[in-house]
Order: sequence, then C-alpha cells, then structure tokens
Amino acid sequence: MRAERHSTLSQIVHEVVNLTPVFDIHTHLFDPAFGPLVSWGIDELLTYHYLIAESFRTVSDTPDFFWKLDQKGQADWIWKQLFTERSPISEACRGVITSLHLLGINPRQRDLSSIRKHFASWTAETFTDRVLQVAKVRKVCMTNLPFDDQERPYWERGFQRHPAFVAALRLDPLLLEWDRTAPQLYSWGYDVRADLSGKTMDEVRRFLADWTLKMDSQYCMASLPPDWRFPENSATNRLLQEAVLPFGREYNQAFAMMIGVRRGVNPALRMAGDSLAPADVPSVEALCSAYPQNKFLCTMLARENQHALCVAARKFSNLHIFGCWWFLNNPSLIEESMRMRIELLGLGVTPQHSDCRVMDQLGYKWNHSRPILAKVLAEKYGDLEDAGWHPSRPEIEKDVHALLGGELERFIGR
Ligand code: HDL
Ligand code: ZN
Repeated sequence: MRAERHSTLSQIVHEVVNLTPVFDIHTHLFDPAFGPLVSWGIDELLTYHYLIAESFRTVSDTPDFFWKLDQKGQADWIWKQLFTERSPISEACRGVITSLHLLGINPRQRDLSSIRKHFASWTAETFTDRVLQVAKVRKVCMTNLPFDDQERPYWERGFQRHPAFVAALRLDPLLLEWDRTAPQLYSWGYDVRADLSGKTMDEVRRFLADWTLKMDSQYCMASLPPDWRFPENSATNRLLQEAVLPFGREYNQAFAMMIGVRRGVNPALRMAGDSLAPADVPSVEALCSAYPQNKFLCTMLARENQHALCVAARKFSNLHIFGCWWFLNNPSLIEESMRMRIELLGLGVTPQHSDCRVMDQLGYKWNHSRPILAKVLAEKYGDLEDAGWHPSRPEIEKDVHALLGGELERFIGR
C-alpha cells in the first residue's frame, strides 16, 4: 500500500518537475538581438572552457599549439581527445551529447563535420527559440556588463528585446577594479575620484540607476574572491556600503554575491584557468545583519561552504541562496545540496541555475538537473505522506514553480 502510494506520488512529482517552465536566474547567454555576441552551435559547445580544461588533461604538457588553432581546429582537437579517443563520460562531455540528442542530432554518428551541417539550418533567433522550447525555460537572466566594449553599444543604441531574456547588472569591474574603472566612469560623465572622495558615491549611484533603468535589470551582481571579508576597510566594501546598497534600497535591486573564485591559478588555461577556495559565510551574515533593508542573493563555489550558507539563509530572511555553481554543477553534488537545502530551507531557495555560456547548453543543464530535483522532491513528499500529509498535484505544481525561479521572483519583487 505504502509503496504503491509512493510510486504514484513519485510519478506525479517527476511529471510536474519535467513540465514546469524554468526561470534560469543566472546565465551568460545573450538575447538574440546581441547578434555576434550570441554563442551557439557545436564549435562553441566544444570550446566551452570546462572542456578546454578537460582536454588539456589528456596530454602531458600544456598544448600551447591549441591557442594558435582557429575555433574549428580547437573543436576538432577537443572532439578527438574527449569524444573519439575516450568515452565522453564527464559531466561537461555528457552535456554535449545530451545537447545534440535534445536537438535531434544523433551523436552516435560521431562525425563532427556532419554534426556541423545540422546547425547550418538555424539562425541565432530560430535556434534560441528552439532551445528555449526544448529546455522548457520561460525566462533567462543574462549577465550584463556596461564596462564591456562589445556589449555596451547595443544598450546605448537600444534594441527590440526578446520576451524571454532579462538583464542583470554585473559590477565586478566597479567593485574589484576601481583603479581601472574610475577613469572609465569619469570619461562617461560621472564625476568620480580614484580616491573615492568628492561626489564619487553619489555619482556611482547615478551610474547604477542609469544602467538599471536602461537594462531594466532584475538585480545587480558581483563575483567576490574567497578572501572577501565584511566588515573590512576596502574600496570594495566602501563602494558596496556607500553606493551599491543605498542604490539597491532606492531602486529595489537585490545584490547577488557569487563568492569563492580564485582567478587564473593556471594562466596557461586562460578562461579555463580559474579555481576555487572556501569563502567566509560569517561575512555574508554580517552584511545581511548590517543591512536588513537590502535583499541579498548568494551562491558559493566551495562544497565546504554549502551547509553554513544554508544556515545563514535560515537566520536572515533578506538572504536568498541559489544554484549549484560551476564546479558544484555535477549530479553527485547537485543531489547533496538539493536535499540539504530543502531539508533546511523548504521552498525558500533556488536550488539550481545553469550558468550557460552557449545557448545549446540550456537543454542539457536543465535536462540533467530536473531528474535530480524530482528524485529529491519525491523522497521528501513521500516522507510527508508517511507522516500523514497528502500533497495534491496543484500543491506540488505550486512548490515546483517556486523552486524553479518563482520564489526568486517573489524575493526580488520582480
Ligand atoms: O563569474 C561567473 O559568473 C562564473 O559563472 C564564471 O563566468 C565562470 O567562468 C563560469 O562560466 N561558470 O560556469
Ligand atoms: Zn556565471
């Protein structure tokens, strides 16, 4: 009887998780209006920096020749090293296979040139809509950088926006590279000083307001190093406390912190050369405590930080944690963190985001995460059922919508 009840419940949970459209709250994807900035297709997929790192491990010395190849040549080499000479069993490799399969391209053909031909039938626009449909993603949050010379002109010219793409204002250059960024802001007409004196903080707030309105930004964000501490006397924290957070209270903009990256531990890998280190959860707690009127999102890169970050979110209702970020986005760690977060935070968490850089990945990142969420939820609803609480399908649908981006929309008030 109990086993039968559970299997029916599990079937409902898997169906609901598979069918519920997702708000993907952090990606590096672009609205198709950004034209050449949109990354899609098999060569982009194969030269994703996760696969560059993995392909470099198949040879004993750093293959400097790789960087002299054009992208097609790089993709050919990666395909040979990771897909032809050995089974593509890592999560990032499996992702390529799933992406192709979801697009109706048979990876078994193993012939890269015939796979390339499949992509010729799409444009960035038609491909984007196809992938959104396959991945069942209703909204994609981009990572938008006014400081990027390629991206900025699109915002300054203005463009017809794709209904599924929303923006997030990325602040790393402002918060982490003030010496370089101050002159750029000054050249754009913001009266800022390298030593943060004068009208600097007011002018930074004006810059943030101008770009938030221009982008209709959902939240603002920064990736912080593992040694970031609060409180601590630093340009980063002064800009945060005297500009970003007052701006956030005035414009209802949450501040998202992605903490734990150690940049360039192996420069020979270029973008693939970053690593991680445990970060300081008490600093996040101190920030949330000092600024109860601000809303904070947070994800950390080290597995060691995940439990304490959950507890921090239990202590501060202005803290919403999210995602299995980057090196945590692997089935074994996704399941571990999903189970822990639902046990500690119920539905007040966004357990996953994709962090996609290549449009094709949207299918695989969600195709790989949904079954794990369904497995954990089926177990948790089964436990509830055993305790005498019988969740209805509409209740399960409401809960799953919350976990797949709905709760974040409530939290940020957008
Ligand atoms: O800083 C970030 O937003 C990270 O997600 C980096 O972009 C990282 O390179 C990445 O792509 N992770 O998945
Ligand atoms: Zn990212």
